[in-house]
Amino acid sequence: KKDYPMAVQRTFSIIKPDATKRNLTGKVNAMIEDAGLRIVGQRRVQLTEAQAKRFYEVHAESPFYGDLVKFMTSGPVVVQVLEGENAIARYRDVMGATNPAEADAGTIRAAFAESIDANTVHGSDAPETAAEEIAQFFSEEDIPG
Ligand code: RTP
Ligand code: MG
Repeated sequence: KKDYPMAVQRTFSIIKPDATKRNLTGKVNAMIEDAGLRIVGQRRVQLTEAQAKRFYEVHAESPFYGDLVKFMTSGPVVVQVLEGENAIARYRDVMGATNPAEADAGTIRAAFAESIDANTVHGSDAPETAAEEIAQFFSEEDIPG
């Protein structure tokens, strides 16, 4: 009987301004790699207000949208493409809960997040959003397998 490998998947990650400000990019990346995810694309960028608004458009009607856009443009971020088996769910597990007070020990947000706003990382929540978010920031030739 033949063994089929589990599907390799890609997800989109942002190391948020609270983390770049505290010089935590390397520590976050170590946790990503320790979880079995490979960083196949990475760039440090300053998001414009228009980019942040577009990125979080799904939350446009939420009361926290304004603060979220302000926070995401408050300093440089690191945009990343992560690859691995079951990468989307795997990264969500490593990130921990949105509110760091509820994040499990050993997760990135439990280790580093300051608040529900300054919560250190973003990760895509589904294959469709992962594809859209990756395309917003990377072209295929910038993401070698
Ligand atoms: P993200 O999109 O950044 O990966 O975070 P997430 O999926 O865990 O959470 P989501 O519901 O998509 O919310 C996006 C970001 O909005 C901020 N937020 N604030 N004050 C609030 O109740 C609240 N809820 C969400 C968080 O910074 C969250 O990461
Ligand atoms: Mg989300």
